[in-house]
Amino acid sequence: MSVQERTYIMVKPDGVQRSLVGEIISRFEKRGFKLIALKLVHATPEHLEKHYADLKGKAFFPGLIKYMASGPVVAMVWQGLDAVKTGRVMLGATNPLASNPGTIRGDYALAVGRNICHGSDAVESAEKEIALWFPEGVVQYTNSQESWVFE
Ligand code: RTP
Repeated sequence: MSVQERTYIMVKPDGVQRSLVGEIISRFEKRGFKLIALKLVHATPEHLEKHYADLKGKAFFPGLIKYMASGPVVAMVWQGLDAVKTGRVMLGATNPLASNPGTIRGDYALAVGRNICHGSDAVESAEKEIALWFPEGVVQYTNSQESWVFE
C-alpha cells in the first residue's frame, strides 16, 4: 500500500446553495479517495477566523468571513495517495477564471469570492484544519476497493 495522506476539503456556502455537494463528493470518490469524515456545519465567524488565521490583515478578510458564515458548509476529510496536492489540482486555481476546465472551480465558478470549495494547501495545514473542524476525530474503516486503487 502506498503512503497515504489526509486533506481537509470543504464545500463553501455557495457550493451548498448551488447543490454541488454531491458533485464534489462524487469527484473525490471516483478518483479513488476514501471519505473518513463528513458533516454539514453552519460555522461561526470566530471559528472561520481560526480557519483563515493566515489571511487576517488581507483586505478581503472581512468579506471572506461574512461569505463563509452566510450559510452551512460541508466539511470533509479525504484520504489517499498525495491527497493534499491532488485535492488542490481537482479544485483548480483560487481564481476560477484561471482554473482549467475539468477542475471543480473551472467547471462551476467565475468569481474568486465565490469559488465553491476549499482544499488544504499543505500536509501541515491539513492536519491543523482537520483538528479544527473534527475535534471528535475521523473514522477508521476498511474500504474493499483499496486494493484496486493502490498497488
Ligand atoms: P481556500 O483556502 O478557500 O481553499 O483558497 P485558496 O487556498 O485557494 O486561497 P487563499 O489565498 O487561502 O484564499 C482563501 C479564500 O479567500 C478568498 N479570496 N478572495 N477577493 C480576493 O482577492 C480574494 N482572494 C482570496 C477566496 O474565496 C479564497 O478561496
